[in-house]
Amino acid sequence: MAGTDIQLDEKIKVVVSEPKRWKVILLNDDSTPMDFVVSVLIEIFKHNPDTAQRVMSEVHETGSGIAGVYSFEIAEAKAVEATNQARTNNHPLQIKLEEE
Ligand code: TYC
Repeated sequence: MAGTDIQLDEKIKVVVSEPKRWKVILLNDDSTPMDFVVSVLIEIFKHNPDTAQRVMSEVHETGSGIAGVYSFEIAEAKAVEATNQARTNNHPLQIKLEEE
């Protein structure tokens, strides 16, 4: 179409960086039931039963483990949902977010 050409200013450099990703980390404690952690990993973090069991065991044995890695907004929403579910059931489950 005539008259629609755009003049590009070659001095302008566009720098696009990848959005940051955030790890949702589960922390171990002495009383949150293993089955509850496994069901949170399946329902909220979309693990299958095998990987949910593996992550739960890693947290239990080492003190922490990664439930998933997401954009900040998704990571925060999942951490809040999991914490709410834990508190509703009177479990002390602790969750933290860490930049990848
Ligand atoms: N240590 C807990 C128990 O023995 C199980 C547990 C696993 C708790 C993972 C929290 O994030 C957690 N019942």
